[in-house]
Amino acid sequence: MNVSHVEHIGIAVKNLQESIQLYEIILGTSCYGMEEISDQKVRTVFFKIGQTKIELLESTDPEGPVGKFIEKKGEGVHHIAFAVQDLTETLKEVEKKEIRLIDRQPRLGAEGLHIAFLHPKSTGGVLIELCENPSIKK
Ligand code: CMX
Repeated sequence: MNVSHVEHIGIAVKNLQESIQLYEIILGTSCYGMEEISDQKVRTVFFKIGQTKIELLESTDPEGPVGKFIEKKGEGVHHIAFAVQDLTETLKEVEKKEIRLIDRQPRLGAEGLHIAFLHPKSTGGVLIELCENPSIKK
């Protein structure tokens, strides 16, 4: 699949402001880039830790994916995002290996990345996001 690094780890939180304060203490750095992604029904912020980021996700709708996750499992790690160079090609490869895709085509995610999710039922219970940074040349 040619993953270059862990792009970010997504953490589902009930209250973004409270969690920002907590993670600023834990990580010793400030968050940036608060964004609402309306089609995903979430509000997000990031913390940069070297090449990787921590993404806090607060649901804007109890029926959205993060709202349903928190209702079922409570707050905690929600997904792991892997950076790949060519997302369209990677999705074709993954599909051939009979791993279930949530997104068959890349779509726009936070920070302008092209993203797609793999279904946790076919990845050992872990929601995996694949991302491509369109500003990095292939
Ligand atoms: N990690 C692991 N398992 C998860 C999960 C997660 N993040 N989210 C849901 N599941 C599991 C549920 O526990 C449930 O398992 P059981 O059947 O064993 O109880 C199963 O998946 C189905 O869950 P559901 O609550 O009935 O929800 P849906 O089937 O409607 O949706 C999923 C599940 C994964 C397809 C949906 O959450 C999704 O499309 N997620 C990808 C998009 C997303 O999460 N976006 C938010 C953040 C985006 C961003 O970072 O920009």
